Formats: sequence, C-alpha cells, structure tokens
Amino acid sequence: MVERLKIAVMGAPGVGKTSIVQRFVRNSYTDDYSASVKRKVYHTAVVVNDQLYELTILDIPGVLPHLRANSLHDWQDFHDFQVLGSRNERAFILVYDISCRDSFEYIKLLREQIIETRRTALSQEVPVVIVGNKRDLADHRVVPRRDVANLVRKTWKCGYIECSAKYNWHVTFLFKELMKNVVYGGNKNIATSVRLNGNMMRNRCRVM
Ligand SMILES: Nc1nc2c(ncn2[C@@H]2O[C@H](COP(=O)(O)OP(=O)(O)OP(=O)(O)O)[C@@H](O)[C@H]2O)c(=O)[nH]1
Ligand SMILES: [Mg+2]
Repeated sequence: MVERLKIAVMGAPGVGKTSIVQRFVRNSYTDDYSASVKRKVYHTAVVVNDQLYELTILDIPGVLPHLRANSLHDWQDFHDFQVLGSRNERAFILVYDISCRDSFEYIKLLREQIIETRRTALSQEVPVVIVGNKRDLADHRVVPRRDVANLVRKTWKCGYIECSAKYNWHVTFLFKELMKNVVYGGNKNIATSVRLNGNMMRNRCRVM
C-alpha cells in the first residue's frame, strides 16, 4: 500500500526554502532570489524500508500577506496548519539561515505555533526537522552550531541538519532524517534504507 505524507517547509523569507525543495525534487538551483508569493506544491516519492511514500511538499512563503513576520499573535491566528491534510499526514521542515540570527528567532516562533496547534488540534506527535541552510556561509555563522544542535536535539527533541542547497550538500540527508522521524519517531537504532525517486535516485544510500 502506498502511504501519503504532506510536508510543510517553513521559515523566514530568503532562508532557502524554495532552493531546498527544488534541489531535492528537481536537482536544480539558482543564485537569483525571487521571493515566493504563494505556496507551491511539489510531488515526489521515496521508498523507506521497501514502503513507498508519495510526498506532497508545500513550499510556504516566508511571509504571507496578512501576517507580520515577527508577531506571535499573528501566528496564533494562522490556521495554515489545520489545512495541511489529515492528522496523520503532516510533518514540518523548519529552515533558518545559519548566517542570519533573526531567521532562527523566526523558527522559534514557528515551532511554538506548531506545538500550540498540536495541543489543541492534533492527537499525535508531529515530526519536525530543523534545518540550518547556507552551510557554505559557515564563516558568517551567527550562532555556534553546538548551541543550536543542543537546543534543538536535547530541548526541542527535534532532528537538526545543516545543509547547503547551493552545493547540494546534505539536502537528501535532511529528507532522510525527516522520513526516519516520520516512520520510526527518530529511533536511531533502526537501520533505515531510504531510496529516492527520479533525479535523486543516484543518491540512493543507506542510513544507519
Ligand atoms: N550561499 C547560499 N545561498 C543560498 C542557499 N540556498 C539558497 N540560497 C540563496 O538564498 C536566496 C533565497 O533563496 P530562496 O530559496 O528563494 O529562499 P526562500 O526561503 O524560498 O524565500 P521566500 O520565498 O521569500 O520565503 C536565493 O538568492 C538563493 O540563491 C545556500 O545553500 N547557500
Ligand atoms: Mg521561496
């Protein structure tokens, strides 16, 4: 049986959400920045331990027209999460730019919103992977990697991956991490084979 999963990719403007998704789905990338104005939907598929998952990936713009970027109050009125799909079919990739402190503050707000929504609307844990993009700009890193990784992994209990959409570094890996979270709740002791569809098939590998 084919499983279906909806994944929302969120984060501040310009952190590289569209770049990550397009790198993953189409293996394409451009240095030109064209801010997304509305959510875009991508489809692809992965095989996790012989189970086929059809992925619907939602690339959600950093700022929706009716929201102020830094207002938790506005986020609490944001019903986007309710329309992402049925309760079992959602996971989140929250992206920040390792060279932009504000973008990390932004995903803190997003995460609080997801937790709040989970309390009120969801019965199950929602897989969330935090992604530090633009790893190629590590010289301009604003928060030490260790501090972020500790906070995210130990306190937030989320996966943490750094990647570079530009250089196609760890983009595939972050989706594998998310799929492990979705399928096994992030239990690292389970050997997980993840095979990807289309362009990315050549990157097939085994995550132990
Ligand atoms: N150096 C570097 N630049 C990147 C990387 N990923 C994306 N960019 C650049 O960052 C800019 C913003 O990328 P987008 O993917 O459009 O960002 P976004 O998060 O979708 O932005 P919004 O649609 O406005 O929410 C573009 O100029 C990209 O080329 C990366 O890994 N390294
Ligand atoms: Mg975009």
